[in-house]
Amino acid sequence: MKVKLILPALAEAESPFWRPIKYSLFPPLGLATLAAFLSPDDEIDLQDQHVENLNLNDEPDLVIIQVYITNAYRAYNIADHYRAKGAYVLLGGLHVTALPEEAAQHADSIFLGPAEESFPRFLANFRDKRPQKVYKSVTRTLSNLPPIRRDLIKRNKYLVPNSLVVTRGCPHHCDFCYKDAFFEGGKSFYTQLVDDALAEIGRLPGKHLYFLDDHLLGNPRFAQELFDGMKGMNRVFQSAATIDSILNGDLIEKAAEAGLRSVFVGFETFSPENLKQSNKKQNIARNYEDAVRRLHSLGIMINGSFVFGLDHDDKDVFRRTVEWGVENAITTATYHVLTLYPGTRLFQRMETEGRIITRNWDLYDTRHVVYKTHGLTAEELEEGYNWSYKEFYKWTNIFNASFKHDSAKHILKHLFYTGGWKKFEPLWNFIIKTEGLNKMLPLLESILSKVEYGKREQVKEIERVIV
Ligand code: B12
Ligand code: SF4
Repeated sequence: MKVKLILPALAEAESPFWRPIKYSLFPPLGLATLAAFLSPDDEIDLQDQHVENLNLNDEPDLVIIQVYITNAYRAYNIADHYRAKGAYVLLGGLHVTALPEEAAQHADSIFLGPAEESFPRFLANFRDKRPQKVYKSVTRTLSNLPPIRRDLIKRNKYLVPNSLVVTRGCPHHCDFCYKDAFFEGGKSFYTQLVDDALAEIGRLPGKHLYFLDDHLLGNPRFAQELFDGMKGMNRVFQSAATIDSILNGDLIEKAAEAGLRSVFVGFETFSPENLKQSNKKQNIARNYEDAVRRLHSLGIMINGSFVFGLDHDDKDVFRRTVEWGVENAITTATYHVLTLYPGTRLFQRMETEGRIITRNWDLYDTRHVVYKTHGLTAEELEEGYNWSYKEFYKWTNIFNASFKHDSAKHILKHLFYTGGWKKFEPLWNFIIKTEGLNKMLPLLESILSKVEYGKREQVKEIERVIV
């Protein structure tokens, strides 16, 4: 059987904000996970439209398309195209799970939720020529999965080919998050067996890993055993964790010992009212500065995530948030305009309150205001969001933030990481065009190498030379 797997490009591929490097980071892991269930005799073509031109002139028997909210229209067009040619088309992923009726108009079968159990079920039905229209995820387990088909990934097209997920979902229930909708009807947080996770890590070449898990420290026992097992594997890795998990116990030290060098943290907002309204309990009454200090003392860089436009925000929120990030030496900041993903409690609340102003999913990209705001106007919100990015990534602020660190190495890492990520777009574009991204991995690995502490004299020396 000829099988085509497609990750259609997100809408912003056509916008002035398009940053090819951002979309050349990670390969389509979900699709490579699904491909593992196909037969060795199947002829498989996996295409990621973020990094290559789609070949739509082929004649596959089965087409598998992953749908995110801002690639949904593109995904539907591709699906219609292949159905017109007589292929059997499957749609799945976050957006299909949130809006099954919309997706079903463009698919022969749709998949709701994670598909590790439902996709093999479909394959058996398909081979028996009695596929169903809708497949819901029933059993949630990551045991006994076949190894991800990483051979189908074009590694040289990605900066971070070694991405992996060893858990699914998250133990928390933030109102704006996709998680509860996607995992509805079953467990919404579960892990691999530690040995399976370590085996997956062992299969990955090189040194660098990027865990795409929502919350790698979410199950402390699993995380502890994973980090114990990773000691001595000589890896450096990046991941995501919540503030409470960084402050509690000594799991974060264990993570640092195992090679954690940079972490994505959802600070989201400084307003207790906003946290309460968003059900972001794990941030309430937590001292953000303590979490930052703890991470920095372990030499871990921070990618802080912040949301603008919650109901208790005012016009000053942008300045305060950027200043806090610089003052606390956050390495990179990801700002979002509050976005109401269909299926979330936030979406339901806004719908009940009559506050949704557009259902054009292309605009649900965390840059546009798609609801009636409180406290500040839509224009103020979009302007403030754009201002925040510009301001945080000004060279003066990058230098200011870098020089807050105590160790010379951390300062240099901060400078290279932040500068490299945001200030050399033409160079990245050139590297992508010349297919050299994968060769940049050793550089990333050395930026993520371990920090030594307490070298304040060296800091002064760097200040003298640079400033
Ligand atoms: C990697 C990633 C990206 C990559 C995506 C490209 C890529 N190559 O994968 C990049 C960097 C481009 C990206 C960008 C953004 N992302 Co992102 N990203 C992720 C992340 C961390 C991992 C995805 C992943 O690989 N998961 C692991 C695999 C195994 O799971 P999966 O992909 O879901 O696939 C499974 C199922 O969904 C299913 N499945 C999927 N497709 C199909 C199709 C068929 C036919 C079938 C049968 C099954 C099926 O099968 C798989 C196995 O179960 C997720 C968080 C997460 N943990 O999932 C956020 C996440 C998807 N991102 C998110 C966001 C908000 C963004 C941004 C908007 C952030 C920003 N402000 O820039 C942008 C733009 C996204 C947009 N405009 O829609 C949100 C999405 C919320 C939503 N409801 O859509 C998530 C969920 C993070 C979060 N916790 O909020 N992201
Ligand atoms: S902590 Fe993060 S992944 Fe978990 S529910 Fe909240 S936003 Fe979602």
